[in-house]
Amino acid sequence: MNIGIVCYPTYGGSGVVATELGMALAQKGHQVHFVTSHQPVKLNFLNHNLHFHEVFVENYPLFHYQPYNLALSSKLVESVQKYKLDVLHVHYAIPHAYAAYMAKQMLKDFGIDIPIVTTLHGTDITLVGSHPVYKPAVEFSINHSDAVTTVSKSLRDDTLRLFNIKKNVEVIYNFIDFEQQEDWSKEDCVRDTLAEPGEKILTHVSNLRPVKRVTDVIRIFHLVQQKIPSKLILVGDGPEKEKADLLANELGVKEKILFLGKSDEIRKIMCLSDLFLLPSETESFGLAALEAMAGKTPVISSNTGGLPEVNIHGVTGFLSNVGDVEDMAKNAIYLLQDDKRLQTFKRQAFESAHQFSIEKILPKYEKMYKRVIKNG
Ligand code: GMT
Repeated sequence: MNIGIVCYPTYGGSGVVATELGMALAQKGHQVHFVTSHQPVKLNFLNHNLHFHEVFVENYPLFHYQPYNLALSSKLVESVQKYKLDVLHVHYAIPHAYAAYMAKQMLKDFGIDIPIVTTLHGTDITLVGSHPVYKPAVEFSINHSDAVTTVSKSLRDDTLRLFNIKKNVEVIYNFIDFEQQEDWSKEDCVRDTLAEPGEKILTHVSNLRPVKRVTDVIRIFHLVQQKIPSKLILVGDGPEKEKADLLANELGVKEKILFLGKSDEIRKIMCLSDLFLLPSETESFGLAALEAMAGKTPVISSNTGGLPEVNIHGVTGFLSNVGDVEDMAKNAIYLLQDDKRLQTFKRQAFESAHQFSIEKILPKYEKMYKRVIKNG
């Protein structure tokens, strides 16, 4: 198939999932065309089936806001015709589903009816999309997609609760490509630069937005390190970094925290980690938790959104109510204080991650593409 993919080309989960999906489809022999504002950060796989078309927005001083939607719709119209695309798969509703709908209408003038698959990722529904400023446009774009998917059951429920949806919404979980997973056995990991012998390593990876509750990460670590000699690695950058930094200072744990900033080496970091912390306010899926599990790292998380579908309480880690840092710290200590128990959870986390292996998920998207192409 000739598949067009639209996504945010950034480090965010939706962009990562879209890029890895495109790379895997290309590897299977499909022609994959990314239509995005920049080259997706993870698009590093040289393959003659992969193509990238940049959406260029002319900077005109009259515009207070540059009309990216318009530029994207036009680029989609051009790409569908030029590369004979069979289907457009848009990730994150705002503004991608809307721009794709506009492209679909324009293409009808050329006798083309391009099917659109929209994948909802989370904040496009729960935080931003349901805001009255965007809601009518988001609802309209979902209802006018040829197929709609969400990355968890919880996000499907949220979508049906927050919007008046007339379409069938199918759950297709996020995935891990274990083949791309470097073969880091925990024993090969060089920990000495980050922690003293005998110290445990806790990790948090996110865009450090308020929804991630990064200050809870610091509070959990503050409680844990009182009982267990340990270090905390914080990966990512975002608006809450300073607050986290100040709190770490206030609680006297700053020396034990390593702020790494944005990193491409998540898998290597997971290899070094004993525990992953994800105390988010809301999380449609929690790709970072799955990446941790694939790196043999158990997860201490909140029980919100799609997290209970990924992190299985008492098996791959533990779940607590949002904001209950004491319970999260208690669970973390329970795991870290007993090496045998920790090893069991590491193994279980790794095994459980395999239910989300790309081999299981990719055929679901291929089947969906075939179905919408046929119906068109
Ligand atoms: O919040 C983020 O980490 C970024 C955001 C995005 O849109 O890229 O992530 C959302 O999509 C990911 C991929 O499907 C999910 O794993 C995240 O749980 C989801 N974030 C939220 O729901 C807050």
